[in-house]
Amino acid sequence: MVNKLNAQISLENFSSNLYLQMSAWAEIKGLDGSAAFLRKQAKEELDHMHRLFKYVYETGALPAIGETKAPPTEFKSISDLFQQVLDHEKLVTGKINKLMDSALKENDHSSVDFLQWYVSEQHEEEHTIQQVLDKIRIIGESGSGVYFIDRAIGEMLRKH
Ligand code: OFO
Repeated sequence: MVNKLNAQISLENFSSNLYLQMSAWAEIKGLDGSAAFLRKQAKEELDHMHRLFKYVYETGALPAIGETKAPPTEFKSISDLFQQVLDHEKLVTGKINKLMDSALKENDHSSVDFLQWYVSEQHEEEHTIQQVLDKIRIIGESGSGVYFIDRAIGEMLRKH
């Protein structure tokens, strides 16, 4: 179980780097709302990593961050970028579900309780990113569409 939790620590670390790197792409394109949104996501992912890190040492085991691959730096468009966010969140949800399966199988009630927070968090995050993608689809990326999409994403950030 410790090894699996440590792998999740590395994944959350990667998620944070990925969203921070994506925020730079948005920043360079002048998409301030999206950049701020992604920076906040990056901070949240770091918090997810720290939560796991603390949990592992509280159980008396040694947390290990492990290697993290470099995130991509280029994206085709704003829809490509947020689609990749959603795909990544789905991957994370799958990993959390697998961790939960292991905890249940091992009768590790403490980990089941701990992981429940991540299950809810993933549900929330997938929903939020789906809302972003819905806005992109409705507004459309042609002409000044990207400007209005970015404004809408900035607006979502203020409400969350
Ligand atoms: Fe959004 O992934 Fe962390 O848990």
